[in-house]
Amino acid sequence: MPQRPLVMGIVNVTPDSFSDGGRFLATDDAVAHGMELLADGADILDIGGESTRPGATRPLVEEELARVVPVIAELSAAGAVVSVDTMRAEVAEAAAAAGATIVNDVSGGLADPRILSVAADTGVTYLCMHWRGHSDVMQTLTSYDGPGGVVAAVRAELEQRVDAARAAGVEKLVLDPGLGFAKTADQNWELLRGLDAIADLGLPVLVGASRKAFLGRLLGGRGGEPRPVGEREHAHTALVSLLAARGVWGLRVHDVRATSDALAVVGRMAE
Ligand code: PMM
Repeated sequence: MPQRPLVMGIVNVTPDSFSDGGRFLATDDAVAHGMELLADGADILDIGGESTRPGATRPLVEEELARVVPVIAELSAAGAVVSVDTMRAEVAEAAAAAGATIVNDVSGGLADPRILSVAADTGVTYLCMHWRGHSDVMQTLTSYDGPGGVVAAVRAELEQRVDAARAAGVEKLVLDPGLGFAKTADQNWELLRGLDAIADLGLPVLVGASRKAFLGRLLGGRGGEPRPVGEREHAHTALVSLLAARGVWGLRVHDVRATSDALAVVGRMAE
């Protein structure tokens, strides 16, 4: 049995994230939420100040900095392993100075290429996600027509980003297939089934499926309406168990307690 996946708890300091937007916008609320996730068993806290839901508009860099830096500083000072969810070099730099040791860049260095040298210079772990474009256009970028379909394309495009990151001097890398980012629901399932092709690149893999629309679609009602965001956790927990058995390195989740419970079961069964 592989080592159990690390649990990355999500702290969205945004007014508009799809599942928890606006709930933790004040620094104190975000810090308190982070502390709760730690108590529930989170190994890493992922602090983000930009919503990436489809169609979201981008905050100013000053806004993003003001949202995340104080939260990162407080949670790092409390002993948490902190990741910053940002596509911006300037935010990654400030976050590392405030104590973040992981930069979670959903754009894989495409949105702001200088983020790769920031990751190299600060020595953080660089979490490199598959991405094709910003939230306003990503749903128009779901063509994966080459041989091997979405799995082969995501693997090849991630490999290019790994090369770019290594060329910039990044040493510690983690890959993420980017579920929901320029992918249809069916493509997300194909990617999950084909995850070994991504793992074959020889780097740790993290998956972020928590509360996403493809789970809502799976569980949708007869009229085709998706299951609401707050009612997708059981399906996500089942998925987490399957991914744990397949040896993923990390899981990015909202409900840390449910995920930790699932991992306890998977671990006990593997003894
Ligand atoms: N998904 C979201 C945001 N950041 N980061 C990584 N590495 N992987 C993901 O799948 C991912 C991410 C969107 O979800 P949220 O709005 O609930 O944070």
